[in-house]
Amino acid sequence: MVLGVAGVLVGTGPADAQVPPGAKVDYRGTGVVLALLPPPSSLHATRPAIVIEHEPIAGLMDEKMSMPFLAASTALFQGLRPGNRIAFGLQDTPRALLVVAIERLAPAR
Ligand SMILES: [Cu+2]
Repeated sequence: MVLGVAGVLVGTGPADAQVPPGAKVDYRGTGVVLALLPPPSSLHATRPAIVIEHEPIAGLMDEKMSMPFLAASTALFQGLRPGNRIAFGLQDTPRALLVVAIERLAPAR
């Protein structure tokens, strides 16, 4: 019984499963998806991008804002739609802040 419940909980947490092996998360944030942009898009020719209205991100950005990020993979977009609340993990790479994990959250009420 306990094992069964644990299995269900793990199954509902896609963010962990979608972090590429060895990928480190430097920052964690929450926000609302404004746009999902698989490549090619107006933001990037070859890489997936996501526009997030994000809450302040500890150690990175003090203010709530809407901004685009590159994403590690379009697989992170599975099951997501604009308007969804998410928690996300960012990796600080030399060229960009890269979204490496996304977990869908319950809608704000
Ligand atoms: Cu920002």
